[in-house]
Amino acid sequence: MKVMIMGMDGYLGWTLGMYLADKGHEVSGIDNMLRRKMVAEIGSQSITPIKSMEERLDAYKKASGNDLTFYKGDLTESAFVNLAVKKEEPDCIVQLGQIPAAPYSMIDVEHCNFTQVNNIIGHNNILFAIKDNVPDCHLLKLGTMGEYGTPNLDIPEGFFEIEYRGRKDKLPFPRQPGSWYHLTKVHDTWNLMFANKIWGIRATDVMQGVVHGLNTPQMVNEDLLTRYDADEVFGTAINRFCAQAVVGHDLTPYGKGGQTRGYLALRDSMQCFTIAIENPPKEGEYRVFNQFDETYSVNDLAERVSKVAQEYGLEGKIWNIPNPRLEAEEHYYEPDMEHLPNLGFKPTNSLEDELHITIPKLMEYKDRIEAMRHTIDPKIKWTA
Ligand code: USQ
Repeated sequence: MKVMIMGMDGYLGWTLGMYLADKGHEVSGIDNMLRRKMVAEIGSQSITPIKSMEERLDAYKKASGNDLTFYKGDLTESAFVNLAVKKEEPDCIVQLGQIPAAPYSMIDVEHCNFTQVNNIIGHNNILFAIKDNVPDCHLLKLGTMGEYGTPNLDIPEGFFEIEYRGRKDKLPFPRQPGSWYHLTKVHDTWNLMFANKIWGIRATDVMQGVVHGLNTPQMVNEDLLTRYDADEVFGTAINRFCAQAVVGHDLTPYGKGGQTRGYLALRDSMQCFTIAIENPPKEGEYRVFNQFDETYSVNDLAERVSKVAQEYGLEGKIWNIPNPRLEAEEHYYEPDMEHLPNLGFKPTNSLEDELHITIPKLMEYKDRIEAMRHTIDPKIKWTA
């Protein structure tokens, strides 16, 4: 299959390019290298020493014999997106080319607006490029479990049956996003559903949980590693806790630590994307997949990371710090996940097994964590 990855330089995008090419897909990708610039802007760096895109492509070719085609450019430029899609004629476009960080969008009005324009306009340009050039193409869109927020109800996969004043309907489940970033994903959902309605674009909207880890079968040498962030802006919960443990920083659940989310390992995220790509929606179908391995509270995660860290002689001290975010710290959380297991998805490892891979790998880069350590403690606040 011809697959085009938007955001091919990112944590997920680089990993997915190699993963799909190894499975025999013909892979191309786009990136404007924005993530590297944003991480530099906040004074941090990837803990893994990632190579330039040119070096990555060469290294992967040497290791696997496979070619990846790369276009450097900005998804917010509609003419560029149109041209690239027209040239490649992909069977599937995977949209990972967005700013993924809630804290970045909460810095100030400029960062909020930049995140919203970048994410929403880039996505719209892809919708129009599909309609104009490859109307049968499958769009695999990365959404987030955070679109639903933390309702006091079970969370279905996108839609639910509701009875109101004696009448019944199947409607989109309410969205209650928790940051300007999460709001962009909600806007994308509505734009995608509308494009599906008027043009029949076939689409999978993936509501993905928080991804962690650093290991897929393709990362056989240092040149092929994907990026790994642990700063307060781009680092996410498990990845931050593992990096914190390696340099003897306290593990930092925010507030009471009862915040519960779905989490999944990087290699399982790749497995899920591949299943969705290889089992496309029917003509004109819009479907929603919730995507995670397990749900955990941040306190539970910190304890699990601490336990494994201690096996490597690390202290793994946990210290609940004041929560910089406005979010429920104790709540009900029961999301469904049936579509992907029905198509064959099975988590590869237990969380503990993954931690036994991630923590020793990060220990190799202890100096690089020390160098970004000043960006670990949260300074960006949700409330004024
Ligand atoms: N948290 C801590 N301590 C930390 C860091 C985070 O307690 O040191 C807490 C947060 O307050 C939050 C939870 O952990 O309650 C998850 O935060 P996160 O930073 O790991 O993830 P989040 O901001 O939700 O965003 C990440 C990705 C985003 C994706 C989302 C999926 O950056 O791209 O959409 O996970 S989800 O969380 O399901 O919305």
